[in-house]
Amino acid sequence: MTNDILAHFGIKSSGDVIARSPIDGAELARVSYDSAASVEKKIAASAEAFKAWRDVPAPRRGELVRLFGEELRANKEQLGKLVTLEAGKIVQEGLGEVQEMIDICDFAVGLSRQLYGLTIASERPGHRMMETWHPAGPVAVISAFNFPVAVWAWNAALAIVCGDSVIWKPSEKTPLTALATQALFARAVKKFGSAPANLSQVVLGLRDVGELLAKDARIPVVSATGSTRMGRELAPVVAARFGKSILELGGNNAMIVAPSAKLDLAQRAITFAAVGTAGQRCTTLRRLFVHESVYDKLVPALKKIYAGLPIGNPLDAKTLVGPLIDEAAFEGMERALASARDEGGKIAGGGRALEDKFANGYYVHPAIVEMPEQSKTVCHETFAPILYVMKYSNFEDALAKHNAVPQGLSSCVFTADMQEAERFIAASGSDCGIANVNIGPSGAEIGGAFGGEKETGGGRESGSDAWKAYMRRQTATINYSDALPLAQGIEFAV
Ligand code: UN1
Repeated sequence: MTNDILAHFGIKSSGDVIARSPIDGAELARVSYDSAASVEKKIAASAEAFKAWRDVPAPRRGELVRLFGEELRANKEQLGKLVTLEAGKIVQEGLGEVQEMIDICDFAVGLSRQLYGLTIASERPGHRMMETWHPAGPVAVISAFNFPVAVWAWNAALAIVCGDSVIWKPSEKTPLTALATQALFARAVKKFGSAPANLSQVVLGLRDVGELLAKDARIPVVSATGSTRMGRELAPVVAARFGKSILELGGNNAMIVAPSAKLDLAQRAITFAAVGTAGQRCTTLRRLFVHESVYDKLVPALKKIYAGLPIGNPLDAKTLVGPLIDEAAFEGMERALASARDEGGKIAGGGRALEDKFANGYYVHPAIVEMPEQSKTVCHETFAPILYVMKYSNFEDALAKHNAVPQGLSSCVFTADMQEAERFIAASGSDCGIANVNIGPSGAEIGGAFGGEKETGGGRESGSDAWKAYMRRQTATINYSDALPLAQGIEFAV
């Protein structure tokens, strides 16, 4: 099946780097990494492409994204399957990821006719002042393994309609889905007919390749998704040359379950958000604050659901929990569970699953860990299906604890009490970029701006006015009078 899918996208296995599947550790194909010289060539080519693309009218640029969206629709199944093979997501989530790309394309096509600026009242007579948004330049997109194609699409679909060129460095764990996506983009370019060469390019490699992009002053915008550690290293490099970063880093997302919560809905939302994608979304539910009046009902019910979770090959339609990305992710989970135990945590689940069947696939039993308090381990993001559960008696205390972690991506409350719901999304409520009521923290729609505060990095991608980050703002003032009045009423008699 793998070979058929790779052939479908015209990907030839060649090179000295092995791309493996987390399903069983088997080789999927070989690729080669870019050298410093080839990265340099691609950056130069991107700068050239930008010069031509920025002058193409935005609605016409939108037409290219529309064609790309059509390619995605026509190839949804194959690309979704490749996501499953390469990232280990279950089939439903692989398809969902491609749907997210289609959705952002549709959004970007509409946006291509709405890249609007302002006309601002001028204090000078006979003057008109306006704000115009211009294309920014080549945009680098550094993406993570867990959403190997959708997060690139959030950035690229906007960047392309905004008049930018794109250079994509995918995670070294998921080069094939990037190459497949790039092949679909190339098909759209062919149908479009008149796009400049190298409008969208892929660079493959490790951290050094990312560094070359971060350092290069020809790239005004670097959008990076990954760990807080990565963002902490990358952002100063981009800032040192006055580039702009769009950062989407770690999350440590929580839910508060209040006494009035509809527990059946909460249980389903918790399970999807905590074990979906095997706990490897940046929006995964990691902390659960449960009111003492419902704790003894909810927590045993969750444990029961967890005990029956279908863990297995993500290609199997019945599977809900696929593998972790690799052995290092499994070890990270083990370490976190060991420290949580040391801090007084009571663990249900955890440990490796299906070892006999998949010696080189790292499947785990998702874990529920009842914690006496929000300890150091709970405040740390471990990219694995661990749900830390804490009991609360007072809503304000739960809210304070909710916000008392370094990350600020997504959050939610389950309640039927309007005061609690409003309190949660008010200025002094959740401090996250995403705040939901009676919805889990993951699975956001593309129409809203996506991202978060604090160690999550502050960037916003996808919907709303996130497009502005891919453009430069220009204030332009025109004098159509016969005089030369100065702003601030200054007299300067020459
Ligand atoms: C991520 O994990 O990096 O809201 C992105 C969600 C998805 C995107 C997650 N739409 O869970």
